[in-house]
Amino acid sequence: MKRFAFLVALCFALSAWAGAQPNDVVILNRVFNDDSDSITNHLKNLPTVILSDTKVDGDGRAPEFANRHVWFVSADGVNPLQIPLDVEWVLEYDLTLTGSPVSPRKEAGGFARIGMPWGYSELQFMVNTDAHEVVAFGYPFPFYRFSLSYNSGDTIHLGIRFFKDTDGKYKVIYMANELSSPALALSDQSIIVQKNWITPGGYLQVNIQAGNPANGGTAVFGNIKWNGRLLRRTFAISGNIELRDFEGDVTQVPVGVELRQGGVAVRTETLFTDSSGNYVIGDVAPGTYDVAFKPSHWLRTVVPNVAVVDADVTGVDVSLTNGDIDGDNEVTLFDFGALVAAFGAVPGHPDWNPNADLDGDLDVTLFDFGILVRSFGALGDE
Ligand SMILES: [Ca+2]
Ligand SMILES: [Ca+2]
Ligand SMILES: [Ca+2]
Ligand SMILES: [Ca+2]
Repeated sequence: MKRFAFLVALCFALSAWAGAQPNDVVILNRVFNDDSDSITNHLKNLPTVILSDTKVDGDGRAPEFANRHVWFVSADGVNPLQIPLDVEWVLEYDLTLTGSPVSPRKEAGGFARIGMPWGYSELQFMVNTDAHEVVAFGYPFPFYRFSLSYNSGDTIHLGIRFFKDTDGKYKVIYMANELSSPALALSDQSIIVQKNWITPGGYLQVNIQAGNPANGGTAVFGNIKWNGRLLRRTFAISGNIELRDFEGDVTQVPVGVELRQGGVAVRTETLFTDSSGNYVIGDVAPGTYDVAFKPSHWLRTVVPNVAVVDADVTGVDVSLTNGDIDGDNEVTLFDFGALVAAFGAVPGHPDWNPNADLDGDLDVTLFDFGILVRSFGALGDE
């Protein structure tokens, strides 16, 4: 039992990493650029990334091996995100690689850079169009080959899980469709911890075919998921909540918040404001929301049609009616009854009901009664 509790605590510590979380990617064009006059056509439309390169027939200058393009997870869309090695993560997507023609080689798949004392090393977890492989390699990552045959145009689900195992070693599990590799340790663990970062993503490589301007390849990475969640740029909704007729500490008032789409709550949480009533709802995916606010003994207010497009939304302010002691979103005789039952009580008294202390002065008095009378008969938003 103790061990279990310890593991739970450990998992919580890992998931509670305070650093920036990936919610975007950055594309690095021409990491290999042996054909500088090819035509690239990359697209970022999360959770999809498309890397494409055509007219890969060489540029007449050595070397004439290949072009390679990479994307990495990012928190700002500009910089690849360096993730500390102790943070567990899973990156997965549905990959469709098309080569025209299938030979010479077109390859694509998972990619990662890991910090090394001399810079970095790289993982390739590739499918290819000519040898039909599904294979992972690249020092210090473990080699693994799946018993799968890949053909140009196939869609394959690929994933990489990176974690620190209970034996203290950093390991990966490669996933391809329904198959998974064993947990495989990286080599030279004492070296990789010196820089302590890894940046995962994906890549496309198109080998040059001299004399064939039609030579090219396209890799579609669809449904990119980070820790099981579709990777999308997210934004914050913020504003001010005025808790009317209240002189207590607003930072201690739990505010139930719902983000609704089409009348359905897609996200429910409890937040607390700062001492001025300001709040922030972070990590909101683009979309149009009705935002519902229901603090303990105030009536619900819904702000309709808050559109999150491509930037943080500010100024979603509400002013809420006080008096709903029993929390049923109306101010009625039941609230009056609850106030009477708590009348004269202070914290610690058996009759004390914090929701009957409408004005927050830690006493249930005629002042609370006055608030209830002013709000009497009011209904909150649905
Ligand atoms: Ca060249
Ligand atoms: Ca060319
Ligand atoms: Ca009520
Ligand atoms: Ca009071």
